[in-house]
Amino acid sequence: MSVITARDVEQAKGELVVSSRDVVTPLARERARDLGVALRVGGAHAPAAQAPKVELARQRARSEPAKPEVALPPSAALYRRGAPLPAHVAARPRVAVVGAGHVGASTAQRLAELDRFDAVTLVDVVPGLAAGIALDLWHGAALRGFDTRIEGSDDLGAIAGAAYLVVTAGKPRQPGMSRTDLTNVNAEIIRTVGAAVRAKAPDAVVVVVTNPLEEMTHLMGEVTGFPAERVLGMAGVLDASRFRSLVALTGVARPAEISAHALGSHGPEMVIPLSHASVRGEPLERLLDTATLGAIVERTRDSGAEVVKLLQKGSAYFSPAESAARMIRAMVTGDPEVLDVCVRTRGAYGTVDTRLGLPARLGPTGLVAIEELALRPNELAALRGAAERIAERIRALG
Ligand code: NAI
Ligand code: 2OP
Repeated sequence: MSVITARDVEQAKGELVVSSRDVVTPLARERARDLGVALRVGGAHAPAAQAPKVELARQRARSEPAKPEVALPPSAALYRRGAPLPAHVAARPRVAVVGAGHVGASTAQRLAELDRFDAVTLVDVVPGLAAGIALDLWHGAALRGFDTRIEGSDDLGAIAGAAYLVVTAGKPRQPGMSRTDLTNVNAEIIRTVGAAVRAKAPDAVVVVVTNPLEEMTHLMGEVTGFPAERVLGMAGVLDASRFRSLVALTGVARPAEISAHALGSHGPEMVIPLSHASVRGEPLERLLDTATLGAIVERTRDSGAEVVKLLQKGSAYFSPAESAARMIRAMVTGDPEVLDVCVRTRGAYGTVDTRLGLPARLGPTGLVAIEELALRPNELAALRGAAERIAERIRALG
């Protein structure tokens, strides 16, 4: 058995002869349609469509009395694009993850495990990387119990038809680097990916993960020209989760029992309003002293660098992937949970119009509303200061 990929189709001259046992990837079929390449079943094996019937007939002959004719287990072909799909599958959207590195691969896994999508498409410029990771993740489907197909490609065109996109393409930090050290190299990548998104997935909601987060989210908005509601950045979900997890280390409560927000920037201007940090409704400031809380806020702000320093190569990916998948989950399920999301401010909280982490509600088509929290004057001032700094950095992008 061989796997017939889009590349095989591209190299074929008008016709590609495959064996009935070969697996033709959905992308290869699509590419064949686009290029007018005929896929002909030939070679030693019987045509694919006949194989199950032959198998069933043999089984009947061997074991009498004949078993009632039951539907064969769904073949992989059943879920390929173009084939008739069961209603519950057909109704499900597709999600694409661009960048099959650490964050991208883990995000694809989280999204597939949600089992809410028709397919998760993973794309990376490195040949074979996305396809290999997709196949590896799919091999675990029987154990995890999901039937969201996972496909991989090195062609950005594979994002076509995706309702949601998570963009993780870009360089990660190395020890000693700040997120802004990544600006130039990642801006080029975001320009390339953004142009493909605009052309191939013009109706998608995009969640940007690539750093520096606010600048890259802004750039994605500019390159795609999408409405602000459909271009969001992932950072606050992660930073708030880091804060909650670190608070839990004091022993006051379990991580999930702690509520908190992380607003502002994914960097030095991160704002964690303690006026909205609580344990099962009880203000955290009543449970922990000021010095302890201040130290946790600082550690949260530096958590990305702390992980980079320990890893010595690359940056955090499990919790970032969890966070990006949580945003997509909120959209696809219409979960009313308030999440901290990098959005275009349009003056909310009295800030300048820029990209900033703010509490938001998400829905199937992206941002539904920015939530107005009653902040203390010092928290509000910090948030407005963060917006000013980010706006300066965005201006410097040119
Ligand atoms: P990684 O290096 O493991 O993966 C990045 C992948 O992007 C690579 O496989 C690379 O081949 C691919 N890529 C590069 N250019 C591409 C293009 N034009 N099209 C498709 N794929 C392309 O890096 P990792 O750890 O996955 O991090 C990815 C990005 O996410 C980094 O910029 C990192 O700083 C950022 N990040 C952001 C977080 C946040 O909270 N917003 C948290 C963690 C990471
Ligand atoms: C993080 O905070 C590197 O932004 C990434 O882990």
